[in-house]
Amino acid sequence: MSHTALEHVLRKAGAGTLALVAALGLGFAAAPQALAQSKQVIRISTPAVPDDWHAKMWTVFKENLEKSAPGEFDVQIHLNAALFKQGTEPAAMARGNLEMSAISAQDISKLVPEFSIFTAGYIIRDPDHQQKVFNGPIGEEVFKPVVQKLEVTPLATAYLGTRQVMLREDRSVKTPADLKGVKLRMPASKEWLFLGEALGATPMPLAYGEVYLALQTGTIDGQDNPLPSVRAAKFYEVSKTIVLTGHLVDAIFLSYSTKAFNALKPEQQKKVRVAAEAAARYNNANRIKDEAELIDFFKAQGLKIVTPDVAAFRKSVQEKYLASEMAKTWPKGLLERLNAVR
Ligand code: KDO
Repeated sequence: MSHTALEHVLRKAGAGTLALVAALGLGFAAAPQALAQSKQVIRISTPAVPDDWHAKMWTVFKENLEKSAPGEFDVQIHLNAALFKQGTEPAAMARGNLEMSAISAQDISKLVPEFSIFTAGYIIRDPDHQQKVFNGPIGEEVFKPVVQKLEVTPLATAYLGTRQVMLREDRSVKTPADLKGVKLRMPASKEWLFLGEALGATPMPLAYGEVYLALQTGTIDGQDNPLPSVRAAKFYEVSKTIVLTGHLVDAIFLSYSTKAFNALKPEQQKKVRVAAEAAARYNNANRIKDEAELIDFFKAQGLKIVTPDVAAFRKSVQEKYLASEMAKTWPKGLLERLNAVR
């Protein structure tokens, strides 16, 4: 009987049998524990809420790996930022306290400033452009310093969605000037706050998990997120207006602690990468489908959908980024190369 089959029989028989076998001094009684110990633990932490696609994608990752490498990995998924606070995942991965997460361009920019080009509004055109950029030669190039400086290895790029502005009051917004004085919640980092400012609003840093209550109580006037996340986190219950600014075609990068990844066998690395790619594909397809359908859902919920002057937003946001300190770190010619990706 194989070890795995033996483990199964013993587990089915219950703990009593295990104790009895151990008491009888049968050597193989230790086998199940030894097997369990040899599994590679993959701890995953994400702020995503359970109903969101980039939370569900981790189950796809787990199932894919269970099929390609049965019994080799113990994938532990922690949602709602239950294990690590939003934005602290890369440091936890570098320290070896976490194996995987899906990190943002803003997270990466903290140690790799030139990556901030991907935090800028109106640069990536759509999900297709995003996938071509990160899965092509540009991706290969820009991920290199991430592996070295952040000590995390990006494995796949997931489309988080196109970010839109949402307000708790009924309000008409046509241009950035109409967002003047609006307390717009942004995730807590300077790259995110800059985006809020570039949109014309007054950015307020706040963790994702606190947004619902802040909208409900009026601590903030609005927030920005892709529509599928707005549905999953139910922000629409405490908002009245959606302004379709489409200001950031957002990505998150399924990444592995470099140290932990390098400790895997090459064939395991390959399987982990394939599983991450399958998870990203699942997320991307569902999100794109959702984005096409959700406007009607939000209308049915009684929300006002505003189509602003997107050209005015684009012009103003792009000017602010190009004049920023961030733009000075962008590799020469990268913007042009990004624009040329079709
Ligand atoms: C958010 O806090 O608004 C954000 O959308 C930022 C993303 O980078 C990502 O962290 C995301 O939240 C979470 O995964 C929750 O959906």
